[in-house]
Amino acid sequence: MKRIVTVQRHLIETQHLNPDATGKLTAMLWDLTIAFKIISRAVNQAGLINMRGEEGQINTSGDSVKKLDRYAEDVIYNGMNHGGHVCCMASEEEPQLITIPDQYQKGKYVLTYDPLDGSSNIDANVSVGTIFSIHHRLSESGNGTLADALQPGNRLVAAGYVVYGSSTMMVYSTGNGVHGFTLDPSVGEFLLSHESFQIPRKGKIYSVNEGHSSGWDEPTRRYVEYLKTPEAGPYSGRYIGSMVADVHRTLLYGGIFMHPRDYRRDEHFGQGKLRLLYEAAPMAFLVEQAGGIATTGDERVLDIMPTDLHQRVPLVLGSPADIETYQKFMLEARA
Ligand code: P6P
Repeated sequence: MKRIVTVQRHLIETQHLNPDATGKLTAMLWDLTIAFKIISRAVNQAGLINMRGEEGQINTSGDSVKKLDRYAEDVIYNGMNHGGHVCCMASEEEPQLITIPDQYQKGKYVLTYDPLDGSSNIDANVSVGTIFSIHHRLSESGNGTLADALQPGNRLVAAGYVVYGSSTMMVYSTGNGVHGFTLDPSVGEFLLSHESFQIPRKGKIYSVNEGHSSGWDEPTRRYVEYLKTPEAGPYSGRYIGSMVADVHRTLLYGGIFMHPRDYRRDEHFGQGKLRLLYEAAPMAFLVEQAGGIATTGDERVLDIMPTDLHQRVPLVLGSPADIETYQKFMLEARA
């Protein structure tokens, strides 16, 4: 039997790896795991507690808000607004920066999150997920500012996701490798199941929505066609349409996940569909920590300086050998 390590124990054991560790990040991640357990219960019972379907609003990103989106948003906000961990928050579900109520202490971190990504799949019982990232505040004290939230991924202190699938799994990194914990609902604990996992150097799976191929640039189209040839493998296509599930599989099995520029769709997607702060940057942090590469096709995702809370970017991430092949196709087109 493997040693039994809860995520709390793991946080405490690895806290010393961060030179400026004061225990506050550990306490913050600890509170986040409570929110994840509550969301997991709701996702798993959605059909039974009338939590399926639309909430009747459209969010900043133009997505229809599901009841579970709103529920997950409320759980994370109310779980994290009073612990003294954060000076402000930003959510994919909220148009503006989220301030901390006056009566609560302001902390040294900024929490950015997508409370329930892939929620358009919920009613079909497809895996969905929560994505989060944590920065140090830049402002000295008091309420956090927009500048505190608009920080590049290369300054992330921690990031992670929870995939609510056949089991609920939390995957996170504080900059010392990527670690996965599987929720044992019978005891209500996230238990270490994937310690320090690395993405395979090369995979055999590509993951992209080929329905949008008419909007891709030529090198992307040629690259995806190449993957289907005997010379390349051929690769298998796997696309769930729920980023957390697609990225989780890519981290474990290797290969490439793509949501490239789509010039055909409206101006929103000319620069990509996925949100930099809530999806691309945290996932890029994790993929790099696991030995992979994450790019927009033009630049390293973690080096992008955000200019807007809901900024979108193209995203191509995965095994280093696969990304290097993709980048060759992109460079040849510019030669
Ligand atoms: P498309 C879900 O709406 C999401 O934000 C990600 O979870 C997912 O990877 C992507 O959009 C799917 O986009 O264009 O394939 O429907």
